[in-house]
Amino acid sequence: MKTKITELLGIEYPIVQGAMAWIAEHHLAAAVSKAGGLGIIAGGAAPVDYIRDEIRKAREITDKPLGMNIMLLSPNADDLAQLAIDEKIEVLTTGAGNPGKYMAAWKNAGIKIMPVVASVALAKRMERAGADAVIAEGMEGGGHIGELTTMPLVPQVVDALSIPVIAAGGIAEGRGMAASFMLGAEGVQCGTVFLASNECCISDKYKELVLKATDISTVVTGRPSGHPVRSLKTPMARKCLELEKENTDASLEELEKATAGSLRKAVQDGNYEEGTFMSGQIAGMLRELRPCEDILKGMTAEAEELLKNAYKRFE
Ligand code: TUI
Repeated sequence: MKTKITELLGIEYPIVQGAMAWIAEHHLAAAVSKAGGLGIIAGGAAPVDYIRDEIRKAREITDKPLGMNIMLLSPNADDLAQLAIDEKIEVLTTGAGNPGKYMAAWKNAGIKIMPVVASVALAKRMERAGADAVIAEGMEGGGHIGELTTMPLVPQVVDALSIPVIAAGGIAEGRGMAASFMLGAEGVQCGTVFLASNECCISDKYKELVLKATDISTVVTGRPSGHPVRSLKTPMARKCLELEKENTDASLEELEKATAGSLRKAVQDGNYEEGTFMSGQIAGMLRELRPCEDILKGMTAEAEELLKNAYKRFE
């Protein structure tokens, strides 16, 4: 399937693997890139040396294009931004903010830039600042989210920009991918579906919870702090909601203490009680672990088939 995104990135399938802090490391990113999508190493708030290592390990597995993500709330975003240049990363995505101050340096280094946006206003600013594409992410997605859902966000961003748009948030199969193309997107970004991949190195508990999830298994916490996060409804998420409801200085302080490092507890330790298991709403559709290659091939084939034969439904 050829789109402006496969052309821009030099990849086979118009599917970008979403950056997920602590989760999207070299095994996952390299597997996705090797199979013909765009694998992304998540910078998160990890130390620069750790991310440099992850990039180099991924490069040992594949010489296909590789992406990295800068999470703009991270205290070491400046250092990770420079690391991407030093390590000659082909594509950068950004999340949770406006990457404007880095864009000139990244463009000078020849890096393709695809900021995640959650509004038309930021999308327009990114185009003016020289972005190669934007990723319009709806709040169906996991982790840090904006306010709009994918269905209204994507077409409004498509209409406002001339550069290609990648749809994200709630996409894990061919139907969502076909729908994204009908909204005007040229590619999709998927995170949650790769939690249920063989190559994703998260705790068994995390995978088990994703596979057991139903349509109503996720919840959004963190709204009062201005950083809403979608995750599975586990004891930690319930505790966050309670403390937010209390909304006192003491409860918010306890909240901050409880959530610090909680994603890592989910990813690495499978700590059900204290972990934050970030996930999108589409987890409810995932029932089995699959290799990344099957995910990419299956989604694309299903989307192609749906788009090719759509007219038959209305004859
Ligand atoms: O960044 C993500 N997803 C993430 S980051 C993360 S780590 C984290 N942990 C706790 C609190 C916060 C972050 C986990 N998941 N996705 C990309 C994304 N970016 N989604 C939405 C946005 C976004 C939202 C508002 C981007 C820009 C924005 O506005 C910025 C502005 O200045 O207008």
